[in-house]
Formats: sequence, C-alpha cells, structure tokens
Amino acid sequence: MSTESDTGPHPNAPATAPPARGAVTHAAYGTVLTETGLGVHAAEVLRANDMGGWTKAAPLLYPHQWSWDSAFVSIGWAQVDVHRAMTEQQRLFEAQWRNGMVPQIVFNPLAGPESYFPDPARWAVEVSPEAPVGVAETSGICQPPVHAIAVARIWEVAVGTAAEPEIRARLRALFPRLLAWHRYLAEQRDPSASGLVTTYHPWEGIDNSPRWDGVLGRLEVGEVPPYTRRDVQHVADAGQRPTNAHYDRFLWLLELLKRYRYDDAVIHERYPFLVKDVFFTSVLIMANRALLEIADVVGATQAERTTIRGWVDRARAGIAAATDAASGMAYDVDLGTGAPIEVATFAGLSSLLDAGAPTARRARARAVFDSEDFAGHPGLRWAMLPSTSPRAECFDARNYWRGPVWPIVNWLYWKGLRDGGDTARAVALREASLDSLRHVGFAEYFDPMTGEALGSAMQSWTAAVALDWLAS
Ligand code: 2M8
Repeated sequence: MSTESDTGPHPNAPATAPPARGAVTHAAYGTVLTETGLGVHAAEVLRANDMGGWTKAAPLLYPHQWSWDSAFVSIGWAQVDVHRAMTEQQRLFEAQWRNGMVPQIVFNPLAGPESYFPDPARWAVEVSPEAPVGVAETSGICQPPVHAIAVARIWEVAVGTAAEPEIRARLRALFPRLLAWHRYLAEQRDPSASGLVTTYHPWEGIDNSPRWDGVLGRLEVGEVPPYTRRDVQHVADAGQRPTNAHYDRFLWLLELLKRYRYDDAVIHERYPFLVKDVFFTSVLIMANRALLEIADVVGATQAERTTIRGWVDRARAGIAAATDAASGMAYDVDLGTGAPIEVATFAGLSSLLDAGAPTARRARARAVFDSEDFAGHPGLRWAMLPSTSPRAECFDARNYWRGPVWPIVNWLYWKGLRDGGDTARAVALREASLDSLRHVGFAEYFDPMTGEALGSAMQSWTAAVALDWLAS
C-alpha cells in the first residue's frame, strides 16, 4: 500500500492507477486515499452504480434497488446532486405496497433472472392483494426504515439553496407515503402494541446475524423448490457468506410467507420466525423523529404529529422493556419461545440510536459501546462497532454479519451519538470511520481486526456514508 500525499501532483489522484469505471475488485484501489480523493471516488461509485433514477446496491452482487441501501444512497447523492437524491426515494416509494410496506427489493426489469436469487418468480408477490400492480416487481418483505432519516438529511442540504422550493414540494408529495410506511410498521408489524417491530426474515436487514441462530435452528425445513445460489458466484470466499444450511432456511421461510399470501395477520398467527427486533425498532424511532422534522417542513396536521409522537413513545417504552438491567444490553425477543435473544451484537446498543432515550439508559449503552466487548476491544484496527462482539463465541471476523465492521451501521450509531449530545464520542467515531474508508475503500464490510476489505467492492451505501461523513 502506498500513501497518497496531500502535496502530490494531483490531490485526487491515487498513487496507483485509479479504479476503472466498473472495476469490482477491492485490489483496484491499492492505495490510501486523502479525504479529497475519498470524496471523489465515492461520488464515482454512486455514478457507476446509477441506473438513471435509482442506484444498484452493488455492481454485480446486488443488481437491484434495495430498500435501506437506497435510503443511505440518497444521503450520499444529497452531497452530489440533491435532486437526484430525492428521485432515488421517489422511485423506491413508487413500489410501495398498498398496506404501506416498502419492499426490501425493487427488481431491475432489465437485469434478468440469472442476475440475482431469489428472483421475482420465486417471491410471487402477486399472491398478495397488497402487492403493487403496474410498477416494477418487488420482493415480499421489508428492511429497516432509514428513509425518513435520509429525506430529512436531503432537506437539510437543500435548505437555503436554489433547490429549496423544489425539494419542499417533493417532500410534500412523499410525506403521506412515509407516514403510511411508518404506520404499517407500527400497526401491522406490532399488532399487540408492544412498541417493538416484529421481523419475519433474516433478509429484513441483518441477514446471517447470530441473533437469528436459535430461531433458525428450531425450524423444521419443508420442501424447497430447487435453487442455485448466485451470491457465492460473486464473492471470492464463500466463507464470508451465509452457509447453505442457512440459505435453505431462508428459502423455506419464503415458501411459508408465500403460502400465507404475505398477510401480516396470518403470519403473526402461524409463522415460525417472529422476532421482536430491537435494532429495527430503534431505527424506526430515529426515523419517526426525522419524520417529525419533515412534518414541520410540509405543514402536517396536528393529528399526524400526535400519531408520530405516540409511535416514538411506545417504541421507546418497548426498548426500555427489552433492556437487560444487568448488562445494559437491549435484546430481541423470540416470539416462538417468549425468551430474549441474548447474543452480543451491535443491536444490543440500540438505545444509542434514540437521541431522546433516558440519559441513564443511553449512558449504560455508551459504556458497553466503549468497552472491550465492542469498540474498545484492543485487537480492533479502528475503534468502530463490529457487527458481533469480538468476545462472543459466535464471533467470526470475516463472515458477513457475524463479526465484520459495516460502515453504514457505524453511520447510524454516529448519528445517534451526535444527536444525543455525545459529541466527543461521535467525533472520534467519524474520524475512525473516515480513516478506515481511506484505507479499505468502499467495501461492503471489512475485517475488524485486520481492516481487510470483504464482500462486494464498490458498494453504494458505503460510498454514500463516506460522502456524508466528509460533509458533516
Ligand atoms: C444483504 O442482503 C441480501 C438480501 O437482502 C443478500 O445477501 O442477498 C444485506 O447486507 C442487506 O442488509 C442489504 O440490504 C443487501 C444489499 O446490500 O445485502
């Protein structure tokens, strides 16, 4: 690795050849970028993955529009072209379901069935009367609701610029859809009004997290039509991806969701993967706080604001109830057993995502964050939050959500720390994150101990958070 100097011939030029447009290997970077170079290359990644109105999550591994990826991506686009940022969200919400759900994947109609598995035929969402008709095809589940957070950030960037009136008008048009999305999560995904969102599938965000091992282990897998995994064709080392046994379970759950016609009421009654998810819920709290900011911009009614505040209060109480007094960790609840899922992952620190959570609860979570169980672990290359505690038995430094650092997760925690007034910790996390990105590039995730880039290269949401951190 060579170090690019700020006083070199061209401030943005890497010491080796610049990454070719479309290059998808981590080695293409082979240099340590300056912050200026980082910004230039991050914008280049977004442009390379831009499909004209929406952005592929990654060049080969993820050739469609993913829900929470696209939210982060629009946070990145806001620093490049605020109009384009807004279009990203509009395109995604065009595929919103009638019940308000924003689908995990909006499929690229031009990509073809060979490009990614499972494809639209496997999801067959037309079995549900709630699925959208006449727009791009979608999958039948959802992902963490980062969208209002993204839209509030777009607004922040647009205020005081020539774009302000146009963005305000577009926000007015999007607001009812954002509200319907949050209502779906508050009502259909929490019929008992516990305050905690129920997730139905590992693909609802944190795919092979050890948080799901217990529930997946209990599943009796029925007949799954034959399938070919595409993901392992794109990631050099299959050991970084979920196992085949996990894939069989993911696909069996999909078969059940289809059998139940993606009907939330039936799913809550009969389905075997029902998890009260503390991370998903805490992102929703952050998103509802952002939605209140947007409500001011678009002149929402008092009744709408009261509803949103009610969702925040109920979710906050849900997280308080899910927090273990001894450890300070928030734990998901497995509705199959009623027991907390006591696995040490970043989700346990979810109270830090809610800037309005009680100070004592945040202080406990912050102490765990700084401890050797997480960002204070002495073996870490950078003091960032790994996906699973390096001290946990299930920790695996190179396997997907079982240990690696994910920049987008650190961005969420950075925002939660900053908004909650933990300024010094937020500044340190931003600096560590930018330094890691200068070394690692725009990898999907990286080894927390060595800093080795893993997963896909040119991952859109990684480039996006780099752009936002640089601007913040
Ligand atoms: C990963 O998940 C997809 C399925 O949604 C996959 O492995 O094929 C996860 O990291 C998920 O959170 C992310 O949204 C998606 C696209 O980046 O990739």
